[in-house]
Amino acid sequence: MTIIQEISELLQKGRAKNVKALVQQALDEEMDPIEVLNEGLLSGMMIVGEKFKNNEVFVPEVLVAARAMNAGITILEPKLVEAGNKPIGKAVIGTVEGDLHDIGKNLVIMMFKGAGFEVHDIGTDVAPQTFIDKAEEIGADVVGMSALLTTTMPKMEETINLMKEKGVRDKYIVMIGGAPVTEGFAEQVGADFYTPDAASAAEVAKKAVV
Ligand code: B1M
Repeated sequence: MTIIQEISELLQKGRAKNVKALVQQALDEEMDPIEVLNEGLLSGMMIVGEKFKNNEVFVPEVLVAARAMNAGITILEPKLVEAGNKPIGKAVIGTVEGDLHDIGKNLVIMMFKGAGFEVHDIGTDVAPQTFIDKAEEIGADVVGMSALLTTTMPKMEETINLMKEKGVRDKYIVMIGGAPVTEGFAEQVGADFYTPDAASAAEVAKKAVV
């Protein structure tokens, strides 16, 4: 078994300490951090997601796998984030109200930092008004929303509508993403950009602000 396969297997079993150690070993062996992320951590989490959908594993197993994923990401972060000194812009990023999924959001934040943004992580379960308050407070260029549940996607539209009501919509580049989100949905709710993954989110944001 390769080290990448081993990372994926251990993540599925929720072995955070072992995942951390193996990710470190992979980096020490000069493996590509993006490959470790995509083929090791993310592919392991995809398998957990499939099993969850098919009722082969349940919330506690998913939770420990998510912890192992976050442990691995912590080790990768310094390699993935190589920000410059002066930020190219400011971003407020959070997961929408009612939604506690934070792995995708954390990856987006990491990639934004790597692209040179000053990022304000406002966490999960974020109410529409809180996105606006934080963006106004720090003078954000970008407001990024993540949603993983079909039931919480409407919160993205609610947030954008509230921005319009308050007369601040055009001050921000609004970006949305998360597994159930699509390009069509982004158009429908009036977001500026949708991207399917964290790396392209950061690329698009960078192009939009510079
Ligand atoms: Co939940 N969960 N979960 N879960 N969970 C899903 C999303 C689900 C698809 C599983 C399934 O049925 N197959 C399903 C949703 C079904 C639906 O809505 N149609 C589901 C469900 C039902 C639930 C609960 C309701 C289960 C329950 O309690 N009965 C519950 C809801 C809790 C809540 O939020 N209120 C729940 C709970 C949980 C855990 C807490 C156990 C855990 C989350 C732990 C955590 O985040 N700290 C969890 C997990 C881990 C998952 C799966 C398995 C994995 C999600 C993940 O982290 N993926 C997930 C199955 C799946 O997605 N295949 C599932 C990896 C992550 C990197 O991907 O977030 O998509 P993702 O991010 C991607 C892109 O989408 C993009 O970048 C990333 C890649 O580069 N991206 C953006 C994300 N945000 C972006 C923003 C952008 C741009 C790109 O711009 C701003």
